[in-house]
Amino acid sequence: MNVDELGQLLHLEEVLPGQVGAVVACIDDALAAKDNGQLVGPAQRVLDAGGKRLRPVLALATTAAAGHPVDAGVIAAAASVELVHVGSLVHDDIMDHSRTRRGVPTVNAVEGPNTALLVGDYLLAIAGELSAGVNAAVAGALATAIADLCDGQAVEGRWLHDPDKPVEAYWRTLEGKTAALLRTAASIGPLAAEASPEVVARMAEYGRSFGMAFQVIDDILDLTSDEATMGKPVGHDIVEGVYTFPLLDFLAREDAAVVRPLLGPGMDEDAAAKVAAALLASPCLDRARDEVLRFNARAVAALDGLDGPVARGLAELPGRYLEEMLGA
Ligand code: GRG
Repeated sequence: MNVDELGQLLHLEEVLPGQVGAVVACIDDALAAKDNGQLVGPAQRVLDAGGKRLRPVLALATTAAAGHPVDAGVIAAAASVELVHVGSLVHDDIMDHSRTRRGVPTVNAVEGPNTALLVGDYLLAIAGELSAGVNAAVAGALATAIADLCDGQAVEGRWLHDPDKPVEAYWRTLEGKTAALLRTAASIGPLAAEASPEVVARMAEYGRSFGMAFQVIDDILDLTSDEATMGKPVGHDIVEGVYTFPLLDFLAREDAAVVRPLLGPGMDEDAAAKVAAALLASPCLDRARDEVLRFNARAVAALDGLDGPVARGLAELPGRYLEEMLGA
């Protein structure tokens, strides 16, 4: 699902014409106002590569769905969430030694990890400046999301390569590394528009639940998609020691002895493919899909009572995303 398809599903061009472009312009202006090309150049390269722009789109859509106007504050809030997202991707690429992101070379690959560290920090700082210019609630929500991102990433790192990782550690990782920013994306526009606490909470629940589903889908795809589709070999997470729901579920409920000896820091891609094959032959992927359905249902329920094309699009989004990524 690219940014245009997302926009169509949410009727953004009819209801909020030009507003996604306004968010991009707001980000570009905020970067252009800085005078350090050494940091702005690489940051702009990653930003220009685009991505789905899911988070700013959610910020605009939830504001409109709740019946609030999308003003300059909402645009700045949406921009700040995307800046945090991109900053976290730049830092993630350092940690994972990734060479490409969004189809372009990573900052750590081109300018080196030290510059990448500063570029990520710079993006977070610019996001902080933008959000502080909106209101204290927006700035506070963004800071909480950044802390949650770090929490999720730290928990993931704590359990690398550990087959005894409790499933609770997996869920906590997801709450932090993915759901927190989608929760914030979905509620930051309403916060900027000074919507009621009930509306903010409902949108936060929508974003959080969709975020959980979003990451479980990503984790399923790691086991089911080949290099041509995902840009990484089957079972890449397992080689990296990131044990996700399907594997943890298998270890707890199926014949764990089949896969346990294959796991460990030294395992190669062939061993990971064998683990993935064992998981595929088990009910674990269906159970993971059930978890996605459960989160999707929570996301949709949070929108109960809201009407209009944007709200209906938001309600369709979790199901459509699941269908597109994993098939009906
Ligand atoms: C510095 C804020 C900060 C955090 C440090 C590195 C880190 C801790 C957290 C990384 C969290 C991370 C990268 C989670 C993955 C989130 C995710 C699902 C990314 C992909 O999102 P898409 O598919 O990407 O929306 P595009 O490129 O389309 O925007």
